Amino acid sequence: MHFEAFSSSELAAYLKGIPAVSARLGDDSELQVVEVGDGNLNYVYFVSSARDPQRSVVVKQAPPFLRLVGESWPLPRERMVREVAALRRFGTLCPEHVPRVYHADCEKYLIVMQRLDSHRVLRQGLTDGMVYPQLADHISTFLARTLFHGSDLYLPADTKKTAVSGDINAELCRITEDLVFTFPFEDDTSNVYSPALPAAAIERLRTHEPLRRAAGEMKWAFMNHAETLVHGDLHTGSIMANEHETFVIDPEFAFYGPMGFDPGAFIANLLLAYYARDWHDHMAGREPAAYQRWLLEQVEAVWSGFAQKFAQIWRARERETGRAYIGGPADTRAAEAFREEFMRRLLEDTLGFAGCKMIRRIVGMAKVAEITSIKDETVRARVEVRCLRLAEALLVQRRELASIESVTALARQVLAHAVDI
Ligand code: SR1
Ligand code: MG
Repeated sequence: MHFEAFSSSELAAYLKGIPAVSARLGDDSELQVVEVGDGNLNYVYFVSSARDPQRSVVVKQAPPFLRLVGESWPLPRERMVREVAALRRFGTLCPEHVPRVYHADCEKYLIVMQRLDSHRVLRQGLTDGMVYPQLADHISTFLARTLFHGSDLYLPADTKKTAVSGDINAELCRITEDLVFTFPFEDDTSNVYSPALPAAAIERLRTHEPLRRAAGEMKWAFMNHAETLVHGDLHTGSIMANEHETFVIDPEFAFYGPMGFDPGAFIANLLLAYYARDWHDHMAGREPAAYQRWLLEQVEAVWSGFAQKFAQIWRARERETGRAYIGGPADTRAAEAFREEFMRRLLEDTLGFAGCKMIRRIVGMAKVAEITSIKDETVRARVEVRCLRLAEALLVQRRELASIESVTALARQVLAHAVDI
């Protein structure tokens, strides 16, 4: 199917025809349109009033293909319908951390939403060494509220089952199944290896049995554990933040999946940033230790905050209904023991998913800028080997890693251990 992206004048004319958007931009003003999309899938435009640039919106449109590759990789435009539904659902549960939707067009597969003009994509901010004092608190709140309220811990069983069947997102799940859980572990033509990455590190992904078995278990969980509505792609490029506010964007991969997938993605990306730090601070003439410490503090704070808030919402719900999920009255020792074991398993899953997410960003086709921007090939390969070492440990040891502090201790050990390249 042939697709022509909007020209500036076409998009301006289209938006002027939508009263809710036109009123927001100022009815009589000329509009300025800039295409700013740097993601892998869609076109994204900033549109503002020429007279009053404060009046602005973001427009996101899904072409019928994967933008990163082009028309040779077709992708259903209905993904935008998924994204709109997820933005609305997450926005209801967590309005302070989700951009507002002003207009959605299910024929043109586009969405008009709140422009976050004093916020930056978190990945860029982390690469520049910015500190976000509220980040862990905000993301842990987002995770706790969204993951809890989509699950059987909150929804009536029939509502949850209807939601599961209504939120099938087969094509985008397929991308994750392939690019995160399958291709990195075989000799797939889409894999991209950086020039100095040792052959042994690549070979290990294809042959080391404990690692491959663990990755297979995570793939099974991703494909079969329809626990809650997950964002599905919660890396640091799907978050916009400033010192005071944090917004989660881009939920086009949303589907009913395992709860650990979102915290795993977020933690994985903090850990990728952690290992890339040496280079970026070296380039900026700074010592990396303080920012590395801050990054690991965020790993700990986001998990602890999430676990605490999730359990708190859960207890409150059981008290409110007077009934525990496992049956019987709320506040029993058995209900608390079930909760504890639930959270332990959730950490285990989170770590397994984090491991897979780290590996795919090293050897898969879609990489992360904090690592690809490392110009020195040897330094980049050392960073990549450390990411792979930690990822393997997270996957293989996920059942033994009983606390988030043991995870950050492991991350520090991997950093301290020499990489012989
Ligand atoms: C082929 S699309 C590559 C990646 O971009 C998205 O952000 C998802 O992470 C997807 O896997
Ligand atoms: Mg995205």
